[in-house]
Amino acid sequence: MTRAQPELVRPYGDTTGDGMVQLSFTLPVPDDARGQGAARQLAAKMGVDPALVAHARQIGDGHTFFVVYGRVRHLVDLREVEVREREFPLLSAEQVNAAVRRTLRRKLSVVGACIGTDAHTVGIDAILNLKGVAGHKGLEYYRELRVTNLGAQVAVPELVAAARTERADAVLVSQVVTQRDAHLHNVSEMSAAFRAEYPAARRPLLVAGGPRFDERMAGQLGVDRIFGRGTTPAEVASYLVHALGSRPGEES
Ligand code: B12
Repeated sequence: MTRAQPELVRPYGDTTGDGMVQLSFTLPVPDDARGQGAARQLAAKMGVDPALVAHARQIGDGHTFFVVYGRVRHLVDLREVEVREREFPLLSAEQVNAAVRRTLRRKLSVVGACIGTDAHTVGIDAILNLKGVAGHKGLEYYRELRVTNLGAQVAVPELVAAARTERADAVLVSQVVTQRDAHLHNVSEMSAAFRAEYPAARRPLLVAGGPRFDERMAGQLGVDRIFGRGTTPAEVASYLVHALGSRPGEES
């Protein structure tokens, strides 16, 4: 017999429902008794009470990295959890190829890059390159997809020019660095440039991805879809045929 899932849950530390959590942060203080007191004070203000400093290590000049363990009294109401459900079916490579042949009757052109100063190419390579990620082959594996991977630190005008040259159906950009919200600024700049360059009906699909995006922010950033951590190439390929298939047909 399966037990019904409770609607209200607490964190699990050592025993069910004990409310124990662990969090880490860095403070601009030395690693001494006062520094540890500062860490406990911050944790208490965040609702972790009592808080135990489980780990402290000074990193560089006058900064200390802390791991704090302690109890919170907050409950999670599972009925109020909001998630973005996948709005398209997950297809095999054969199904994706067949859908492209049927809807476009030519290869689907994908242009990808890491934009801005971001040099973290592993994520976009995982999606685009043949080798893929975790046993899933990348979009280059799909016979009906033509992939152009521009690599790292691509400026937006360069990306727009490549999209034109390659007659891109979809433009995929990766953003991993989130310091000072660089990922949000760069993606907004990119989507504004494409919207300025193309009439709405001819604009490529704009897709952004990276580990620290909120997938619900697509509209706010002016892109068609955002993918977060753990994305597989099959999800992206399935999305592309779904989204392009539901667009009005092309003029020949
Ligand atoms: C490898 C690495 C590097 C390598 C990058 C090599 C390369 N060619 O990519 C090197 C050493 C160059 C590097 C440099 C730096 N790094 Co670094 N780096 C990492 C590290 C360890 C792993 C990132 C990675 O490869 N993940 C694996 C891939 C597969 O995962 P992913 O990117 O999340 O991609 C998946 C999804 O997010 C999604 N996805 C990603 N992009 C896209 C795009 C699309 C279109 C779609 C659909 C999906 C998608 O699909 C992918 C597959 O599932 C992370 C820490 C970590 N453990 O994550 C730090 C990290 C990302 N780096 C960081 C930093 C700060 C830097 C530097 C600024 C350090 C410095 N002071 O010089 C520089 C910046 C250089 C630059 N100009 O960008 C920080 C970023 C902090 C932040 N949030 O802003 C991190 C988080 C480390 C940390 N904890 O501080 N780094």
